[in-house]
Amino acid sequence: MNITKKILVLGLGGAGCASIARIAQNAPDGMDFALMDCDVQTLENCSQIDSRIAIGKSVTDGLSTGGDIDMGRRCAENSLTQLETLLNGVDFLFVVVGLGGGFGSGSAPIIARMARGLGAHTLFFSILPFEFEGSVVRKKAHDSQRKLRTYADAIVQMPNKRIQPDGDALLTDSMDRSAQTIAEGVVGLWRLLSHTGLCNLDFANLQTMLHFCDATCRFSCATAAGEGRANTLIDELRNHPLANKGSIFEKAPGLIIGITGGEDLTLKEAQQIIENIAPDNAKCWIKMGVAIDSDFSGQISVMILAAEAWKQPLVDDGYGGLKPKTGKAEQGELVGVLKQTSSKFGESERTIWRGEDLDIPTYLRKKIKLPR
Ligand SMILES: Nc1nc2c(ncn2[C@@H]2O[C@H](COP(=O)(O)OP(=O)(O)OP(=O)(O)O)[C@@H](O)[C@H]2O)c(=O)[nH]1
Ligand SMILES: [Mg+2]
Repeated sequence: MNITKKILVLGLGGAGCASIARIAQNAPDGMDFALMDCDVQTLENCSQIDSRIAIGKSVTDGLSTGGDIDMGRRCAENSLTQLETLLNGVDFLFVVVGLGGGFGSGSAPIIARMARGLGAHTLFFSILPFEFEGSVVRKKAHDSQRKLRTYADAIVQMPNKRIQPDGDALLTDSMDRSAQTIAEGVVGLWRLLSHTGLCNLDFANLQTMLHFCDATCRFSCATAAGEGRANTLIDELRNHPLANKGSIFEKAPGLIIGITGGEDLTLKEAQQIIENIAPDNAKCWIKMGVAIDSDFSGQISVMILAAEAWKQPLVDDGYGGLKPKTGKAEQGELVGVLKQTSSKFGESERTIWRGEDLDIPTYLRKKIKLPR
């Protein structure tokens, strides 16, 4: 394992806590989890996670918000010190939250805002309500998601309708299955970041993806073993409930493809998977990672994170103005953006103060992502 940055996986509200409690049962050693809710009972039901944080006692007196988003927001706003203690020093925050209730929907945007202020990158896995929960709940989820978009780096939407099994599954099996789908995303990403591989996916790659993706991402994952496993895997990736038959890969302007296999993974298999999944599209920013893990002997597992939209980086036009970058080679290079930005007075000396180039706009120098 190669964990040089701190990754925290946080469950918010009833759905977030229940999902994380299920995910943690089979998670690799070294993953850091925390749960947060105003509902003490929810936290007590998840005793397998040590870090359980009850907030908003003065607002709900230890009960749930009963679907009141404003109460959820106040719970978070009244607990900024607790939030800061939790988020301080975190580099990547992965949050699992169900939108449509009160606590998770109200507190998620506040937490995203604080994490951003403390310099963390945030990826939200947001569970969206079933149709049958009604238009009021769906509207709450929609409104909360809009607020969340302002502060979160990226949101992976997980509509309950798609991540639950079809047919007459028992409710508990259904919840296990949805937690399993979420786990594949959260644990899969964590695993890729924490392995040194042949061609590993590092934090800078995820950082670039989170910086430039325009709020929403899709993901797909699959694991296959046995003869013809690469072909089986490609079919499963396309047929994943969140992959829209593979169209998310073809249209994506930014793509992270992470392959994990045992010592028996062949170059031909990796090549076959990438050639079938990555679009032959010069405009797509693609980063691939291949990790070898003895636990995956005989198997191949692939996780894909696909941006739905991409923000064009800004570059200096040479006349003191900033304009969108274009072209395949330049896309997605944050470092390039900073290097190419030059002073308005092209020939004059740059203004360097305490090692910082003040001719570069503050938001670029500090890598601040502007709110949408
Ligand atoms: N997949 C999954 N979805 C859930 C689960 N529990 C709730 N949901 C979904 O998540 C949405 C939000 O519900 P909760 O997370 O319980 O709400 P909360 O944030 O705790 O808010 P309040 O209880 O109203 O304070 C619901 O509308 C459901 O669609 C769960 O265990 N698994
Ligand atoms: Mg609740």
